[in-house]
Amino acid sequence: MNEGNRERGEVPERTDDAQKPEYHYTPPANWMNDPNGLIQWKGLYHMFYQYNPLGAYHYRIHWGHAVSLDLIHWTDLPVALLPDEMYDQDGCWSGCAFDNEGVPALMYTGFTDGQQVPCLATSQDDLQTLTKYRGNPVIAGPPEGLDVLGFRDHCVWREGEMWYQAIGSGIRDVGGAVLLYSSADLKAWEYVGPILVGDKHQTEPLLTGTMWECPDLFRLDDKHVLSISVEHESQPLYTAYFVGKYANYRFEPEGIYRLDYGTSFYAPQSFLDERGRRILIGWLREERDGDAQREAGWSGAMSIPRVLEMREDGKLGMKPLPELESLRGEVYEWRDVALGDGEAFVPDDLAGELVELEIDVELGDAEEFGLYVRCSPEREELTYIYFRRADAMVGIDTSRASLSGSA
Ligand code: DQQ
Repeated sequence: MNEGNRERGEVPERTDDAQKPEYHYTPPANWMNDPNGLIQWKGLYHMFYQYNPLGAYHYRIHWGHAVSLDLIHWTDLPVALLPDEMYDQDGCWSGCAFDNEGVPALMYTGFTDGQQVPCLATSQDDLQTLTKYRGNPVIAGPPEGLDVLGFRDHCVWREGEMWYQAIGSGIRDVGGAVLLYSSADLKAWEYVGPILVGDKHQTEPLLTGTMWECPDLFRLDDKHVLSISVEHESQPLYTAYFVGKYANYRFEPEGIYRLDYGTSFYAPQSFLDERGRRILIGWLREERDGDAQREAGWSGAMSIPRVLEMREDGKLGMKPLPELESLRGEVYEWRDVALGDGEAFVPDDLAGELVELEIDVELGDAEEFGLYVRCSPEREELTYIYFRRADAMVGIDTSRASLSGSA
């Protein structure tokens, strides 16, 4: 075991800040980005995450760690991976966890001097501590002859006797790419080829950018899904997913869609839990400016866990994890509320910051129906959730959500 792992710190202390979400997971303090190594191990859900223990900014990333029995209530554990080796001294970047015949194993990206290399770690104590493999990195660098813009983030699975891993990449002047490797023992890897290569000039139905981060390949019913987080010219944009067929080491897309229409959702990872549910969690990146984040002392939240399903129209269906219902408290109910044009209904008794709303609306001939939430007493701050008939879509307008100017 290396020095850094032996000297791992205490459980980080939680900052107390009124602006911190209550039921979305947030870092105890300081910076958090992508979820990593999502796995249910012997009943317990583990979530690792990209973490900077020094402050609320992205720098020399460690792996934070939290555990939960229901994916809703989390207990913070000590930092699990530190950037303390030559090959990862500038950061332990994103990766995944998997079961190697009863031993938990993890693949992550060691980042040093701009180089990105795949690294292996294992746990002998049911994920309480992680040990980096002595022979790291397990792949010395990108495939020879391929001019790549990135070589990071891992999705590992087993097929028969072999292990496979998909790595996020981008081929210069071509587009995003997911590169496939195979191995018999997780230590010696051979390059198989690209699973899929994008076209950076493609804009319809959406831009797929110059580099694909955090690839996640999985089967859902009789389809395969490949999700990627699209980076374009070094700007992380959004997460997209392809639905199609993965066979003979290639992915044949039938369609590509955005996974989430918000501007914050990025770098999700999915896993199969012990009940066979495919659950996805993403990083909700901040829209506050950098100074506001540093001042608050924390940055980033995780999305609510979503249960995925393949819909009949070939797109992903996503439902909030049913365990969220355990957070429900008092129930308020109103029925048969009729609203004329421009009229509003203000439920007097209902106030609070943590409210679940279930609303059935008959639009009649209305063009739009909406709801103000998180309103300040004088309504200088409010968030508008609406349905517009013309777009046939639910939207959320956060332009007046905060007076701080960095909502
Ligand atoms: N975040 C990690 C990378 C990944 C990016 C670095 C996506 O491994 O590509 O913190 O947000």
